[in-house]
Amino acid sequence: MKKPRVFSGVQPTGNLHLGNYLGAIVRFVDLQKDHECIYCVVDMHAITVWQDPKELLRSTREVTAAFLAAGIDAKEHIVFNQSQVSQHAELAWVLNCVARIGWLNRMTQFKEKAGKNRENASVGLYDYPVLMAADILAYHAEKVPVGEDQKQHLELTRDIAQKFNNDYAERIAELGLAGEEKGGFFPLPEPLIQGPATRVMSLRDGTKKMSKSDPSDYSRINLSDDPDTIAKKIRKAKTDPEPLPETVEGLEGRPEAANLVGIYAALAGVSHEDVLRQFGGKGFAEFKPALAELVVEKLSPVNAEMKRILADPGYIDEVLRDGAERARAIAAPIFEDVKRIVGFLM
Ligand code: AQP
Repeated sequence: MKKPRVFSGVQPTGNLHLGNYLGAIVRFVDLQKDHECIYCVVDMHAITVWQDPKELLRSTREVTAAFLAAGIDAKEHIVFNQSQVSQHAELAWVLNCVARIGWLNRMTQFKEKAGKNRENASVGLYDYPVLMAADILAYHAEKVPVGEDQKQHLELTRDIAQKFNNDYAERIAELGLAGEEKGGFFPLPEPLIQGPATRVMSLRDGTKKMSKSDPSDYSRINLSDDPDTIAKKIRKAKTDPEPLPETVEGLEGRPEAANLVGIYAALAGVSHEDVLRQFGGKGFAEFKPALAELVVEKLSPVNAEMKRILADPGYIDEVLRDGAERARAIAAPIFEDVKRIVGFLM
């Protein structure tokens, strides 16, 4: 039986962190067993905010190295960078003409990223979610593993796919391009917001998500951090003066404590209850060193493997080129059908 197709991406915007790792990459690795996976380094998304060209090249290789170091099999599955497959941009244009301005106006990520200076944000940043819809729909992907922050964009992708299917329903039927069990041309992709930690929070503020663009490096644990830096960041992580509670309910209203317990649970592969069974009643002076030790234990092998892979940029580029070729082989015929549906002369 055909395995369900998975698509997801990570932006090469530097500072790959524990949130990206637990919220996305670890999940990508797990899904390989029983899915056909396409994992993309989304460099076209990255330039929606200014990127230094040399840094972008470096980060593209770094994200690829992180994928491989974490255990993604680029031979069995597909790993590539977005800009090498032109169908992403081409399909995004068609979908731009399907998506409504009112829908994009509701996207909270744009509001957060554009901030007060909205007039000065790039058009690309505003259009980011449509490009994301194109990424997914270009492969007829059925499942999309993402962190909690991407939920709204996934809902928009489904709305765009649904509207395309409705707007062109007659033409799709006429050309015999309706998927058998789906009834439309584009399947409606399912978000997979699961896994060990779908929302890892900043170490400086438990109400904000851990993010690459936070100006404070102390807010996140980078995959490239050495053990001393990791230990120092955890030692300095914001907490409250109370000891850890005995129960999960006791974490309510304590976002920083909840975040650290969540990170411990995710990395140890145990539940929050298990962590509190071990550390409930103990102070952060005892919990933080144990957490630091665990983070170092889990991230060190990934970090070392990333360094080894990054030492051979030629190999990384070859992985991406090969992946792009195989990605194109899937996306090109789908986009040819889109052109037929829309009525472009070919
Ligand atoms: N804090 C997080 N917790 C769990 N998952 C997260 N992801 C990001 N932050 C967290 C998930 O990582 C995947 C790749 O993210 P991305 O790099 O494409 O974009 P992002 O969400 O914009 O990442 P950042 O770190 O927040 O970057 P900036 O600071 O530029 O906005 C996605 O699946 C995402 O959900």
